[in-house]
Amino acid sequence: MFNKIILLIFTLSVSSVLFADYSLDSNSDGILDIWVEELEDNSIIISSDTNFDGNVDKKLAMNGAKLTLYEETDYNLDGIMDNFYFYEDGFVVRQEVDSNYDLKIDIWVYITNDGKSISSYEKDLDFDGVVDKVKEFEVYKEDGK
Ligand SMILES: [Ca+2]
Ligand SMILES: [Ca+2]
Ligand SMILES: [Ca+2]
Ligand SMILES: [Ca+2]
Repeated sequence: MFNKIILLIFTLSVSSVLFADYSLDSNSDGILDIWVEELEDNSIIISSDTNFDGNVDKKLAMNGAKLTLYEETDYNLDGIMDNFYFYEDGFVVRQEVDSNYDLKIDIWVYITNDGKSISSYEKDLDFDGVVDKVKEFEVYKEDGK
């Protein structure tokens, strides 16, 4: 896919909402839908418009070794991010969800065993900002942590 990346550094064709070092029109409809931003520490941020409606609905940050650092998605495609994934050593360790799309996180999911097991979750069931339900799972921690 990235062999199709068109270098567009410092051109006005880059989206005004987003400065990007590279951008790409992945479905060839003439409208850019993937933007790649390179940071000074060699990490990159890839922003995508996966349903081609003009709004970025997925952002992925990777470090220079191509390990994922962070991800966020707009699950209901309303233009506002609502699912956030936090990574350590390339594996997701926590997911935060705004399930009722009021801009406040109401589900926290804690993940272990290299992204394979959910160790616990917390839910704010009435969306008042206070956690109402905590569920912990018996998980055999493979790495002994
Ligand atoms: Ca496109
Ligand atoms: Ca979109
Ligand atoms: Ca959303
Ligand atoms: Ca919420």
